[in-house]
Amino acid sequence: MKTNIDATRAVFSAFLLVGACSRAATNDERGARRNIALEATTSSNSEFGGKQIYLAKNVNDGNRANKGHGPKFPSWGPDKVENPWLRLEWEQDVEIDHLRVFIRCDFAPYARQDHDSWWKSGNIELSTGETVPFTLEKTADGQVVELYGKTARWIKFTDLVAHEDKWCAFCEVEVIGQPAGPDAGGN
Ligand SMILES: [Ca+2]
Repeated sequence: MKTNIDATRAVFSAFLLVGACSRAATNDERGARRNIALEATTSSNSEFGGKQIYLAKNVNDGNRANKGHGPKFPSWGPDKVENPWLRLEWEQDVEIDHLRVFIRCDFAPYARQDHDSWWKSGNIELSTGETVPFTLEKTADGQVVELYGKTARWIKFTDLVAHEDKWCAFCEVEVIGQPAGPDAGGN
């Protein structure tokens, strides 16, 4: 019986130790894959006119509306700069399964005009130094970019290539994953 109590104490002590050292990933927080983009801080080198409806933070506000542009369809809409980038950063390492990207679709058949184009390709840079190329199509549906459970503190969309010389934007970027565990390796 004493052995059992000792064992219980040992487990409890270990639990306390883990809790004290690793606020980043408690048992409650792990195991629940979800859209962790909602917990990220966004930044960019370009937000058109500094206007509210084109700020980077619009990509992780939970609003996927993307069949137009303007006040009803907030987006990250950069100016036509050389290499616009968008970064999502967390307070801790996260393990990312995949992204779901909603491009802004102010074009037919969703809209009457062809105001927008879209980025047909680009790279995702990770805080680890890795780069993952991706391609996107002309659709209002969420488009999956696989990251295969990679661990990172931040990800950055870069090297974006427009299909046509028109406005390009993202309305929402969902990041499916979870906080990284203490054994994740990280960066
Ligand atoms: Ca949004």
